[in-house]
Amino acid sequence: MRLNVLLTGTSSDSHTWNLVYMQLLIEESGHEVRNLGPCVPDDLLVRTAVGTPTDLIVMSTVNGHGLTDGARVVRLLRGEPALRDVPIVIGGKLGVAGDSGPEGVQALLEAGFTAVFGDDEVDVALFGAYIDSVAARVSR
Ligand code: B12
Repeated sequence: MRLNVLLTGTSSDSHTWNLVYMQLLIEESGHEVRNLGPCVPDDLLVRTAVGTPTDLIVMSTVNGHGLTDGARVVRLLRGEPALRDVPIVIGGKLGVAGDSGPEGVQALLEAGFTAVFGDDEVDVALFGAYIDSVAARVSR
């Protein structure tokens, strides 16, 4: 199934090439990507996710504030009834020291993310397998 993927940076994060990279990666897997770009205000992300067909939300962040920005906005997204069951993932350099550590991953999962990825090649490969598994589950 061809997924409608909403790709976004976090509100504080101005890095751009991570988003370009992720867009190309997801498109090469055969899916449609709407890329909101960097520094996306929380309310814009929530409005877009609610107002457009979205099978998967992918957050990419590398500035080190992914733990706080991600946890805050995923709670807002999960507060929308239309988004309760939509897979929402986050990945990149999630903490100020790059890695977020197991406690950081746990905190993001508890806040509402379906999956959390780091920034190395293994995580990118795991993300590829994850997106295939979402595509296999979605039916329209
Ligand atoms: C270019 C750059 C900038 C540019 C960005 C310009 C632009 N328009 O994009 C500028 C100068 C603006 C900038 C600013 C800052 N930066 Co900067 N920046 C970089 C730099 C040198 C390269 C980033 C890049 O383009 N990489 C290329 C892309 C393709 O790779 P990537 O971003 O790493 O993404 C990969 C992975 O992270 C992963 N990934 C990313 N997202 C996701 C999502 C999923 C789901 C998955 C599976 C994987 C994944 O896959 C990608 C491909 O491998 C890096 C250092 C470095 N060499 O990585 C620092 C770096 C990211 N910056 C850093 C910092 C701290 C900042 C500032 C806070 C500095 C400051 N004090 O002002 C600000 C933040 C500004 C803000 N509001 O966000 C730190 C982040 C530290 C951390 N998280 O541990 C880094 C790592 C430098 C460092 N070593 O300290 N930066």
